Amino acid sequence: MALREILIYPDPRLREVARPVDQVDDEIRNLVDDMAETMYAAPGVGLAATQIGVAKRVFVIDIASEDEPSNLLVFINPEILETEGTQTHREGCLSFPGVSEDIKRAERARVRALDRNGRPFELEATGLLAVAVQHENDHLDGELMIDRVSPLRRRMMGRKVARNRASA
Ligand code: GNR
Ligand code: NI
Repeated sequence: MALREILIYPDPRLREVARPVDQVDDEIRNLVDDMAETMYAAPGVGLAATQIGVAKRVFVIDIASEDEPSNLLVFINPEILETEGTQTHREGCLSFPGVSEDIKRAERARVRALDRNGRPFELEATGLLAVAVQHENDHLDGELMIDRVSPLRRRMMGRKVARNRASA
């Protein structure tokens, strides 16, 4: 396992549209392991392969709180089948260090994906899990939180990331 470097906005690789995985083999499982390690180290509640410069349709999520056992969810070639309702959640993104914004998304999302053994599964996500699934799925399409805020907030986000980076 290895820690991977997380790309920071405005790295152009964050805008790449990821390609589907054609076979869930040891190479993909190694990628998933590295992503999980990188997510837990950050720490974050999710990480998309796009964020470590790998343009494959893979993301990991763990929304368990500190006092709960970890619960790693692996999504390979995810598809959001349907969504329902709306919710607004204060989101952060590891590619936008030090920034958080209220983002409106669906309250529920039904998602289908392959797990780390290449087996298909379906999940009905609500609340924070639904937010995380939508946030990570956006990364696979090169879409970012900053695309979902007003022009004013967008300018502030860009400047804040630049400032935080300059002092990092
Ligand atoms: O760590 C993260 N926290 C978070 C909080 C609210 C909504 C979404 C997220 S995802 C983010 C990690 C990340 O950047 N994933 O792409
Ligand atoms: Ni993110």
